[in-house]
Amino acid sequence: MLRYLALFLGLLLFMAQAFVPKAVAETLVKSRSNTKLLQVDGRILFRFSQSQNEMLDKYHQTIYGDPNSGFVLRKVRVKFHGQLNDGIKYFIHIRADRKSAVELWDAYITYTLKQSPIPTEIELGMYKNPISMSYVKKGVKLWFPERPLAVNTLAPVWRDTGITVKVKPIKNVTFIASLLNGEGWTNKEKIYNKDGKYLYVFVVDAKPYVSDAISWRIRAGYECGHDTYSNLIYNKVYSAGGVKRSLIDVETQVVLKQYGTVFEGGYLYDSPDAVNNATANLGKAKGWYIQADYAVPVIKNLHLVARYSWVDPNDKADDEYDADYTSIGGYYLINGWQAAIRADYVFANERHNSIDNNLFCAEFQLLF
Ligand SMILES: [Ca+2]
Ligand SMILES: [Ca+2]
Ligand SMILES: [Ca+2]
Repeated sequence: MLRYLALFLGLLLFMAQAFVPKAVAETLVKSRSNTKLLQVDGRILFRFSQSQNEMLDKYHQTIYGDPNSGFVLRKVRVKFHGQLNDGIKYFIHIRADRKSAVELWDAYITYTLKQSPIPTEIELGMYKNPISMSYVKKGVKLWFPERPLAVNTLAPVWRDTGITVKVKPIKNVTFIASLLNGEGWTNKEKIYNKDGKYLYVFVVDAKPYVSDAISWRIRAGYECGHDTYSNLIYNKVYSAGGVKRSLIDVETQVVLKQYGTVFEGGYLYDSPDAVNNATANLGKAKGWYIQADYAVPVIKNLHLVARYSWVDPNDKADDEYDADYTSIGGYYLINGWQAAIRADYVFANERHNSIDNNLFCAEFQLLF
């Protein structure tokens, strides 16, 4: 059947070619090669981990979530994206990461309101929750193999489905508002709003000061409403079965261009209420981080990085999730971010129920 279909399509193509005058055919081919209708790119991230002790945590994984020490294909990603017609773009992102099946990771449409006097974009679909500066930073450009502990624990670090509006009323200032399902994302269940309740996100991203020497960026977000994603720490560890959040996330970046140095830091505070489990003992959640990137002057493309991140996801419980990580490492750009190596060593300190889980991690990234 397929063979006949292919034959039939081939015949149609041949006939179409044959009946189009040569000059027109050339025009068609040329315009096709210029179109931005479909672009395909992707990423392969190959990782080596060595954890201090193979017992690891209760989920039997390294602090970076890898199943064990050794080699792993941390990320295999393919993206299809393009510009359809005036003002409409689309983005489809498929992943085949460690421990997971092939999955849809992003799928959204971006509509730019071209007539609007204020630059405005609307995003519809499944994408990153926009609250955190660290989280919206492109994964391919991370200094360390993973984002700061405080962000990974408290800020939404998965996809969600909904609608987002981005408005730029003045230069260097963007206001973002999202209405999301608040279900996070899972490959086991369908992506829809099971509880009928929503998550709301409001963000201001600004660059208050930009000069030839210094640039300063700050992103402040507030998230409220219902979050029932099963991997969220309040649900996964403290059995809240869904929470009403009040998350404040303020992150900032200072670039000292002459010194090849970038500082980043953030503070997160949440006051979650369990909505489906009255016995869940949730307190306040707090976290913060600082990190620095230094471009080594004598060795081009080599950057040294350091980070400290502290978190307490529940101040009513003393457990191993009260942790602080000190990380040192570096990255080397072989060909920009196209081909790059990252490595770090993390001193993982659980302030209660200490675990021997310090980690060395090195990874090779290839973008295509
Ligand atoms: Ca919901
Ligand atoms: Ca605690
Ligand atoms: Ca430890």
